Amino acid sequence: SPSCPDGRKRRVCYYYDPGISNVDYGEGHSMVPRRVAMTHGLVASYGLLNHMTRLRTRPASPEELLAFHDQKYVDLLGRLTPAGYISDADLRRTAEEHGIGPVRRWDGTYTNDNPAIEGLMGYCLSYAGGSLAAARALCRGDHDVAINWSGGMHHACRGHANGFCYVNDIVLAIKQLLGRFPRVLYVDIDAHHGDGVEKAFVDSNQVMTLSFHQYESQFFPGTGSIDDVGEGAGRYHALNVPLKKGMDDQGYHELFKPIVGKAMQVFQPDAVVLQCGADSLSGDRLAGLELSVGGHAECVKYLRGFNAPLLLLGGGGYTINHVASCWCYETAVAVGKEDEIADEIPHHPYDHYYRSQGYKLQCRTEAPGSRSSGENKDAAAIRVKALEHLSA
Ligand code: V1P
Ligand code: CA
Ligand code: ZN
Repeated sequence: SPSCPDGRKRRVCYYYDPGISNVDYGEGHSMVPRRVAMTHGLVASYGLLNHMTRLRTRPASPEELLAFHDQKYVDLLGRLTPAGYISDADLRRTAEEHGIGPVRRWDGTYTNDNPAIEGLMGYCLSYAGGSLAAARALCRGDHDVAINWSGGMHHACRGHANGFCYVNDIVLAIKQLLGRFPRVLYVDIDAHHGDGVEKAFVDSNQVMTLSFHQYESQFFPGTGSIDDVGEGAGRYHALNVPLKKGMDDQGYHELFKPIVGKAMQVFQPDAVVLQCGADSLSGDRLAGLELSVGGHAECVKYLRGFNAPLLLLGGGGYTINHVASCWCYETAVAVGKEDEIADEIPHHPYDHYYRSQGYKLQCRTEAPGSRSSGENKDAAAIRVKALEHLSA
């Protein structure tokens, strides 16, 4: 088994279903599932598959979704097709009651965040099946790190689609992990608040949720203030680190490392789940944070260093060449090959997507200037408050 730069052996398993490349949210939609196929193409071309077990798992069953989702919602996902949505007014009304289909905005315009897409149930069962299989591999103890870049859909609710997410594979995976591990830490570096996961475990002291996110008026979903800390037995087991646009590598890690380090120390988790949403990278089409690929991957390195069973999931990410570069490099980090991976992207079927970045992974490129100094001038106060919540 592979030995890593820190000298430890690490057994990594990796889930990938090529069916993801046929999933289409529709023209003009920001979510492009093909980015996961691009990631896989890069991972394969760098030879990283030779250092991991490739999981070829079955999709989840509809019954497995019921560990979190309600029966009526799962039934709807099974029945809903684009044609049915158009022709059947009852079905359309039911879909809209569950967050699927166009929704009117406050200004009278419409968004279709969660469209009734072709193959919807197959897509949900595939990415949930990947996260569940990854969690089971950690439970069995035959792998130390498990990866599913198709997962990380942190906004989905029990009976409601939300923010491009239909089924919450993260909640399902954490519930699976709780069968074997008494305490699970969830860390979310997607640019958006991990609201669906936080809500699912808001009153639990077995799961600590910790989200770093852009928090500004008009920025989706609008929740996750520093004062949002969990409820009842779960008080101080939810933690939020709100950021302003422009946050760069240095500013981010002045928060991430002390806060995550303290969470590891006080909570002593038996397993860790890291949602690696790549919309926190500089140049994302939806968000305004300014992490470099190296700065983003530093989060994976830091958490890997604690040697707890680690589940790595995808999430957002809307500049798709950046997303694939980032998740490929993080796969190299997981298997301990980060120092060996060449910056030059190998020739492979998706290589034309990387023209704008000079066919370079840019994993060792420093973030540009410190744009965080102005917008994020209260970051030190946020750090103090978050650390106080962890000492309470
Ligand atoms: O802001 C909204 C709508 C307006 N409210 C009624 C909700 N939606 C956002 C959703 C962002 C979802 C992020 C998901 C993730 O955290 C995890 C996968 O990354 C939204 C945005 C935006 N700029 O925030 N929807 C869209 N843009 C959109 C764009 C094109 C087509 C459809 C939706
Ligand atoms: Ca987040
Ligand atoms: Zn996001």
